[in-house]
Amino acid sequence: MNTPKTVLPPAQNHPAGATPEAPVTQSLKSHSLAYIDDPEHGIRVPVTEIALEPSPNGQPNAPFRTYRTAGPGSDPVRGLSPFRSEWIEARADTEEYSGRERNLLDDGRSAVSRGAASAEWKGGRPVPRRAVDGRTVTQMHYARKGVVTPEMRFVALREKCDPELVRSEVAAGRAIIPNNINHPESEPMIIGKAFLVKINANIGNSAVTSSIAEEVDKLQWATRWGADTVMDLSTGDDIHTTREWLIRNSPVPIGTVPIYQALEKVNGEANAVTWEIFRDTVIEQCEQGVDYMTVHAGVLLRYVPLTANRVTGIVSRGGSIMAGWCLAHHQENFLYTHFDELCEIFARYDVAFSLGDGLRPGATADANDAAQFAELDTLAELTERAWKHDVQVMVEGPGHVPFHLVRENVERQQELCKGAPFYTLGPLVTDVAPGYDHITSAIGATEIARYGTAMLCYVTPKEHLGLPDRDDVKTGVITYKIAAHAADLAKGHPGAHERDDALSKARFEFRWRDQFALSLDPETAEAFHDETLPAEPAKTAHFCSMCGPKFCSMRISQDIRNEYGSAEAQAAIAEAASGMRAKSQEFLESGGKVYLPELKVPAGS
Ligand code: IRN
Ligand code: FE2
Repeated sequence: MNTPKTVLPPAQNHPAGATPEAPVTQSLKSHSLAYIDDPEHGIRVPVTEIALEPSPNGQPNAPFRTYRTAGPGSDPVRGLSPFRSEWIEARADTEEYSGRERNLLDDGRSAVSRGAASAEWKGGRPVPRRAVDGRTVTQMHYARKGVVTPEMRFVALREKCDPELVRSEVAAGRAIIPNNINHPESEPMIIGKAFLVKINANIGNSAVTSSIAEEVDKLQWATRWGADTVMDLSTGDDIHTTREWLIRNSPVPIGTVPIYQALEKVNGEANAVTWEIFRDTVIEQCEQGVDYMTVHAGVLLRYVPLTANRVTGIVSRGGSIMAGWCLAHHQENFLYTHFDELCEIFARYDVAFSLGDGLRPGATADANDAAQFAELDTLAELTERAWKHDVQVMVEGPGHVPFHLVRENVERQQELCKGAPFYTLGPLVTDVAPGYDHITSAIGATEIARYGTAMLCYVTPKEHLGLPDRDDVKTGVITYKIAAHAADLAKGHPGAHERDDALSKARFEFRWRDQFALSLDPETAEAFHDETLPAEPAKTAHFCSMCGPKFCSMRISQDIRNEYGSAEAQAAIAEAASGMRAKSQEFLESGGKVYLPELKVPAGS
């Protein structure tokens, strides 16, 4: 029997037995779903509201509202409500469509074939739509015409900025709003350096492991901890069905690498992939609702030899497939030669390009080399070609880059690609710490985001070692939230410091529960605290087990404030200060020298 085989390394996965319900700790219970309402435009933006306790002096603390990526939540077998359909239909530029390509979808395989299960789909499915002939339906198209769409308003409410900033950044190509018209369940979000730095989590099953239900679980887990987009990197038999379940349940944009599925269609033989197979795969995914697609169109035939002397050659999966294809046929990459056709397809569904970095360095020794930068030149050319079609574009970046070479990557990309959003994989700043590559890469990610990278692709602790499980997904997401937020702070992004300030205030006031609740990972913070001080009174105690009650700097500094807060104490402090000033004046007048010349030192002193 001719069983499909895959030549791809296995995609991300997690072991069976993980349950969809996450443990709910005390501090997480103070998190609830709330909405920012814009009744005039019929827009409701879900946010997470964190209830806070009053300060010890009795002053109440207003609930803290924060950006929410988890959406309203969904039952996996029913999916989310397609709330954006109204907006899409109101523009009257799309039509329902079930054409030739549609038939390719139903290849007879169902969710059941993968144990996904006993679960049967109970929700509706939006009928696929596409642009009416000759129309372009992208957000970039509207932005360039000066139209502020409901999607742009939604984004502006989330980002707490003027809708005009959203429109103008999208029009200029400096930001993208990836939202395929066939993913009406998704909440619009924006990727661009003028906005909050975003993070992507990769999930997806492989040929050998993991069920569809587990992938939906991982999607919900990733968005709960803060993933702004999720890429489905599934390989194996049930790519189509897995993706269907993910899209119908995803409140965030879904990205894919369509060459992976095209390769499955030719049983894993890279040389057998054709433009036609690839194109039909893309259309199939456009109709399902994939919001952005990685396309390795910059791997040109003449660049492949530039990788010959590298320490790790080509490490991108898509890049190695295309390089292999170019060499085998001795022809130019079909993704490059057919790029304009691809743009025409993307324009009909509003799918965004993520221009793949197929020649990214996979070792610090290979960073910023000729192959990498040659490809970047081509990605810049393709960016402008996509813009001619009003198609949204972001550009992918590395990889493995030592710290001192990181900044050059984003500055060069921004200049060449005229400000198109940069989306990087880390980069890892050293190769010596397998098992800790979420950290080696978050260091590079913070640096690259600080200088203008718009989205960071997470790396989990299992990078280079094996398949990440659900806990690795969480660790990767939280680690990248830290990198993205640190960059927002460093960029002085308006309002970025508010959560830090709220948490620090809670910490100083020994509101332990609030400190946990405001943290990126309340469960871990609470669990660590409770390991040594589990008793209820410890939740308001003025110390923790790190320094103990006598050496708590926060308590001591509060005591100082209390002790020196009185009118008498303040008067004494003022008097001391004026005495200090007089002494300082005297010192300056006598020449201001700390060491006087030997001769001038009176004998005996
Ligand atoms: C992001 C930046 N550079 C690469 N990425 C991501 O890496 C890309 O979006 C995809 O999720 C993953 C694997 O891509 P390759 O290995 O096929 O290039
Ligand atoms: Fe790597």
